[in-house]
Amino acid sequence: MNPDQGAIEKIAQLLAGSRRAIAFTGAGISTESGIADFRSPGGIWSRYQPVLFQDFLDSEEARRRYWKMKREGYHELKMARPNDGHRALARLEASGKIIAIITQNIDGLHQDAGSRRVLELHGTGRYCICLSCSKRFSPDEIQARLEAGEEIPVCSHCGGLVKSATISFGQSLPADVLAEAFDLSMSTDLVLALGSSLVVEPAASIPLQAKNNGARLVIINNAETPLDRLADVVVHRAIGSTLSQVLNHLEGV
Ligand code: CNA
Repeated sequence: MNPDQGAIEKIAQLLAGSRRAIAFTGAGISTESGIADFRSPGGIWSRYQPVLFQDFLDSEEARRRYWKMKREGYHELKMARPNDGHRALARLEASGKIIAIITQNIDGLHQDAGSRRVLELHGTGRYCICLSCSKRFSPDEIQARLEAGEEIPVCSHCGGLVKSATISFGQSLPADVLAEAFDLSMSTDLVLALGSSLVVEPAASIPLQAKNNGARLVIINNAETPLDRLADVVVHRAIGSTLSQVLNHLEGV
């Protein structure tokens, strides 16, 4: 028998008894789709230094470093497809078992899997934007320009700085999305925190606030997190297979 069988059954029971469950996802839900996370061994921070937003604005060297990193990560993001974890969440939403996903991810894979209410706290890598005139560019176009030798793309309309529509460290999170996420944290009765190291703020406060407000907390993550000690159920295993088993239980397969 799977050593986590009891935990899987407990998660299925919690979902069955919940009325306003939400999922809170981090980079770990997409590693099984081939996208590296930040903090695992071999993750992005072991290969690159993050570029802070202010440095991006102030320093040509920082912008060059930023675009080198984006250029090298482009194919990983472009080729990625939803995995069992993304698909399980889409099914949970379709069957009314969760009402929303709050994600720190920028890869768009929840939407590709069919999830409808997805709150992207850290923006999206699905387009780039001019920081001056807000003109949008497709990442494909920007990648073609980078591969053609441009090191720092600028806006073809106004000459402003172009950046991925993702939120960098030091950049404000979208206020409307953040407000909606914190509202959900106050009204939910169950949070599934999936594949997040739960250390990046303010995002990590969302499951904590929900728990402090009386919601149940389930954590599925293959490494320990600072909220493990508060959680009602913790599973230290891969998300895809764990959520698939939870679904099987719920659907009585
Ligand atoms: P993180 O800090 O990199 O943590 C990821 C966590 O997931 C770690 O604790 C891992 O141990 C765990 N993990 C990795 N793979 C699995 C798996 N298959 N099953 C279970 N657990 C796993 O990532 P967070 O999301 O907590 O940090 C927030 C950053 C990461 C946000 O700013 C994101 O925008 C950013 N990010 C996003 C992506 C993406 O969109 N896919 C990729 C890389 C980084």
